[in-house]
Amino acid sequence: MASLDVQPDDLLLVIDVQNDFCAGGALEVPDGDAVVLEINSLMQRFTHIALTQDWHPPGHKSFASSHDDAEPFSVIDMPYGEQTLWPDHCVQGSPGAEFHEALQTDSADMIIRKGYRKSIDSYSAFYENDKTTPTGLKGYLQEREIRRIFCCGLATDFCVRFSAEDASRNGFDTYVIEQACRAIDNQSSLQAARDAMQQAGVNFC
Ligand code: VGL
Ligand code: ZN
Repeated sequence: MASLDVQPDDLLLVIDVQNDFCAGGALEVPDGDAVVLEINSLMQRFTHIALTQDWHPPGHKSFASSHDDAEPFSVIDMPYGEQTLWPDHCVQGSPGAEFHEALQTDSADMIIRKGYRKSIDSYSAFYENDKTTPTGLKGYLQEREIRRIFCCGLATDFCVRFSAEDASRNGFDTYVIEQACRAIDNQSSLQAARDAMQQAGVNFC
C-alpha cells in the first residue's frame, strides 16, 4: 500500500471503526483498535473518503437478545436468508455507536449509516442483507465518478467483506487494505471471506 499511487478518482471506504468493535466494546474485534492509526495515515492520501457507521435501533433483529433462547454468534433463518446473531451493539445514539475517538473523521466527505431498519441487517455499505435494498452509496459514488475503492476497517470477515464484494460486483475496481482491517473470525469466517472476496474479483493490497 505504501507504494500505491493514489489517484484523484479513488475513494477510501472506512468501514465501522466504532467503539463497539474496539477494545471494551460490545462486539469487540480482536486488535480492532490497531486499525485507527493506520487509517488516519491513509486518509491523508485520499481526496475522497467515505465512512460507514453501523447504526441499529434498540431491539434490532440481528441482536440475539431480540430472539427467545438465542445465543450470540448462533445463526438463524431470517426471511432474507441466514443471519448471525450478535450481542447488542452500535445502538443509535449510544457511545458504542460513535466512531473511535482517535479516528480523524474531519476529512471524510460522506458518512453512510446502515442497519437502521429493525427487521434487516446490513453488513455491506451498498446493499442490506437481502442483497437488493440499496443504501444509496452506489449512486453517490457513480455521480462523483469514483473509479477505484480501497476498503479498510472492521470487521474484515463481515462488513468489509460484503462491502468489498458489492463494490467489485457493481463495477468499481476494488481493493482491501488488509493491514488496516481486523477480523472477528467466528467459525473460519475469515478464510471464507477471503475466498468470497477473491471470487468476486476483489484485490488485496
Ligand atoms: C459488523 C457484525 C454485526 C461489522 C456489524 O461491522 O463487521 N459485524 N454488525
Ligand atoms: Zn451490526
